Amino acid sequence: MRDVVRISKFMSKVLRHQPELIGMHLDPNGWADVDELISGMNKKGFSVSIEDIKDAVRTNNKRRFAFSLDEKRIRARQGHSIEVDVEAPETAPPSKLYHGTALKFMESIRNSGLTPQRRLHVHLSADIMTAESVGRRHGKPVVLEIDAASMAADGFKFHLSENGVWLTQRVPVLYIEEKFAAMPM
Ligand code: HQG
Repeated sequence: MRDVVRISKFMSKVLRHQPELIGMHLDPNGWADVDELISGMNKKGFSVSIEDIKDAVRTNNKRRFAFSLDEKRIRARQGHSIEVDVEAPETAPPSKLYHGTALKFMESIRNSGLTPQRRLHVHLSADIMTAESVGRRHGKPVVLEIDAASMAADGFKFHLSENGVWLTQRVPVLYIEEKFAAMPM
């Protein structure tokens, strides 16, 4: 694995899920102190400089991380399991959104709809390709079409993260269409 990818995976872990791994705290909006991140990572054997962190932020394929304006703080743009508010604005969704999952979860999803599992939100994407690759991370991919327009009309709220991920609390079965069956691997 390239160094920058290894660094960014570790950053995802501490900035979204386990800041305590390196003795760090996130503020209520998910921000961490950049110097603390660097020294914490180095104590775990990383040997990173501010330039490495900047590189990981700049080259990240999904634009997962953001610096504060003064570049003293850093946070993940979405994807947290710990209770933080990344201030993704409430936004009216497009009429359809997509969720990629794996075939093995479908029985449970047909019973209880989409629920956030270990994260704070259910993650949805605006396009089918992205959803398919998200689903593939878990197994044989299935793409679900979500009737976001009806959800919005029924009072469900949607938030759009700065890197284009649509977030919502849950998606009841009623709004899920299994349009795209499992595709061949
Ligand atoms: C499934 C990546 C059983 C859900 C992506 C998913 C995304 C259920 C899995 C972000 C269920 C949770 C999030 C139910 C949902 N019963 N399974 N009732 N409801 N599930 O990783 O959406 O690369 O927490 O379908 O781009 O896969 O990390 O969520 O398969 O935006 O930046 O439970 O992670 O971003 O898995 O992925 P996850 P996700 P990053």
